[in-house]
Formats: sequence, C-alpha cells, structure tokens
Amino acid sequence: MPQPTRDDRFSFGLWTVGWPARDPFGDATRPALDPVESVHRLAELGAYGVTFHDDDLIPFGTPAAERDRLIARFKQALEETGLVVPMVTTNLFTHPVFKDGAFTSNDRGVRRFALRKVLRNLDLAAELGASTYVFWGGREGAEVDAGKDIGAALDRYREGIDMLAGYVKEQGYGIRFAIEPKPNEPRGDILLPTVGHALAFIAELEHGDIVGVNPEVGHEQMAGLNYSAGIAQALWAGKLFHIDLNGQRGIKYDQDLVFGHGDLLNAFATVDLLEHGAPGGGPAYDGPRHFDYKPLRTEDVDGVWVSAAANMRTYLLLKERAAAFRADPEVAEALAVAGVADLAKPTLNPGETVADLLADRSAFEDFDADKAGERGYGFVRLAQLAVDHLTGAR
Ligand code: GLT
Ligand code: MN
Ligand code: MN
Repeated sequence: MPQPTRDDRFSFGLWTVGWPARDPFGDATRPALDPVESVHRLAELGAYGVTFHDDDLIPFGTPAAERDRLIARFKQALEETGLVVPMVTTNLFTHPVFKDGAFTSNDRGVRRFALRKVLRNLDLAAELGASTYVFWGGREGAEVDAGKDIGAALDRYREGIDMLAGYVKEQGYGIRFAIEPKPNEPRGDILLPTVGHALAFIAELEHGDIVGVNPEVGHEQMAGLNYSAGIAQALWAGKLFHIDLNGQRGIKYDQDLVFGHGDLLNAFATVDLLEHGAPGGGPAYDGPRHFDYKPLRTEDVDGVWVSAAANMRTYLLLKERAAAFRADPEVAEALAVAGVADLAKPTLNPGETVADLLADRSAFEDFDADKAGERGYGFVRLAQLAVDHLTGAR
C-alpha cells in the first residue's frame, strides 16, 4: 500500500483538521486543536506542508506580544518537523465586521480594515517562506440584488487585489496570489463564483501576471460543473497556482468531504490530469496537493487523523490507478480510436489562409458529412476502461 512521503507534497490547512465541527445547527463536537500539535501529527502522517489563515494561528484581536509568542512556537514546530508553509491566507469572513464583505463591503472603513489585515499577514507569509497567498472571498457577495452594485463591487475587488499584488512586487516577496471561487455559502451569491469568472476577472487586473486560481473540487461541483475540466482550463491559461482537493456529492451545501469520497470518477480524472497533464501534451500541475476538507462532525479526535490520512491515501491510490490506465495498451488503442491525440493537430495547415481554406474543395464541397457523421468515437469503451482500472479489475 502506498505511504505518503514528503516528495508527494501533501499539505493541509490548520482549519481542516482543527475544525471543532460547529455547524449552523449544532455545537462543537471536538475540542479545538493546538496548531503545534497539528503540525506534529501532520508531519507524522507524511504531509510536507501546513497552511493557515491569520486567525487560525493568532486569534482575532490578539495583542502584539502574544502574537509574537504564538508565531515563535509555531515556527519552532516547523523546525522540529521540517514541515513547510507553502500557502497562507486571510480570514476575511468570521468576524461580524465582514458580514457584508471585506474588499467589497459597502462600508469603506471595513474595506480599508480588510486591506490592512491582509497586508500584515502578507508580511508573515513572506517571513515563513510561503509562495502562494489564497483569496477566498466567502463574504464578498449578497443576498439582495438591489443591495449590491456588482460593477462597483468588482471595481473595489480589483482595486484591493491590485494594491496588494503591487505591494508584494514592491517588497520582492516572490508570492503569487490564487483566487478561490465558490458559487454561494455563506453568502447567497458570491462574487467570482466559478473558475471561469475568476479567470475573466484576473484578465482585468493590472498585476494579473502574479494572480491565478485555487479551484476547490466541491465548490465547482456545487455549481454543477466538472472539476477536472475546470482545472484543465486553468492549466491551459497558465493560471493553476494552487488547488483545494476534497469531496462533494452533487449540488448541495459545501460538504468538504475527504478527497474522493464524493465523485470518485472525477477524482480519478483530476489526479490523472494533475500527474500527467492533458493527453495532448499540456502541462502537468507542479504545486502542492492541498487538502481543504472537514473531518465529519461524527468523528472524534482519532477520527480526525484517520480522515487526514484518508485524503492522502485516496490520492496515492488514484495516482497508481491513473499510471496503470495510461500504461495500458488497450487504453492507448481506445484513445487512438477516439481521436484524442488528433485534437492536438491544428485545424489549418501551417500558413494556410482563409482563401486557401475556401479553395480547398475537400474541406467542404467534396467533404462527405454523412460519412463523417457515421463515425463511432468509442468514448464509452474509454469510460469503462477507466472504471476497470479504478475498481482494480484491470
Ligand atoms: C474556508 C473555505 C475554504 C477556503 C479557506 C481559505 S477558508 O474554510 O470554506 O474553501 O479555502 O480561506
Ligand atoms: Mn469548501
Ligand atoms: Mn477551499
């Protein structure tokens, strides 16, 4: 059985294993975990990295001296275990001040406070050697259409991200930003609800060169979208800066299940894409494999660590299956029948003009559309080969 090692580059948020399982209907079912303990346990399980929101490590409103002490003991745990901090983020959603958003709150004072909160934490992220800074704007949204000027909100979102990205460049921090889309929850509707919306927003930024996306499996699936197809577009755009792996079963509240404990077939496609890149030779993902899940509310503290290990185990199992899938000659044959590699060939010949295409009778006048329409692509056979590998039948 595959065992996680540092080379697998698995990382976890402090807020994942540390979730005390308080939900809108019930109290916490587990005690809060000390971040130092989480660092040690994650290292023992084979993770290489830990990530956090400012408030996960330093509770909101902590005085400066206590803040320094909390950071120092966290750093010591990192040194003891060799765990790294690949990504850091800001909590811009828990405190009531952010109830109408942070960068896009209708209250200008809140917007300025949010920028200051991020600036302070960016300095800490740089100090800890993080290379990615995530922006999940869970409160950037609305429930009432008339209550939010969406255009103005996007202006303010852009203003905030550009200002912060400019700061990072000026300081020479070497940090890139990753925007994490989500369609809804906690707001009725959230700005930048999907990977596509986020990519379109990034194209409007002054400092868009250092801004990419951090797509979460469940968030895209909450919007009814195909996660592996979404990250494929982000890879194609050179914008897959980070990922949040977890599980989700259909269009409902954000479940944050263990990776693979939702749509397993799509998880297979996801691992295959991350590890090998697109079949036509697109780039593979080379960042951390970050899990953003919540141990079920039914689990005790031991169950937390069982579930953390389950994420890594699922990933490694799927990685094995994906490698076997790619190496299978019958899969290669099915891919050829389906014409998957043919799509990598440009539709026009080198240097071919519109006039050349218009002059090519074989492309239209003599093209037998009926015959081409008879072709079977064999995609179902391909799908079943994936299922056979996934279930260990091959
Ligand atoms: C929050 C959210 C996650 C985000 C985290 C980063 S916080 O738990 O549900 O999807 O990735 O802010
Ligand atoms: Mn989520
Ligand atoms: Mn997430």
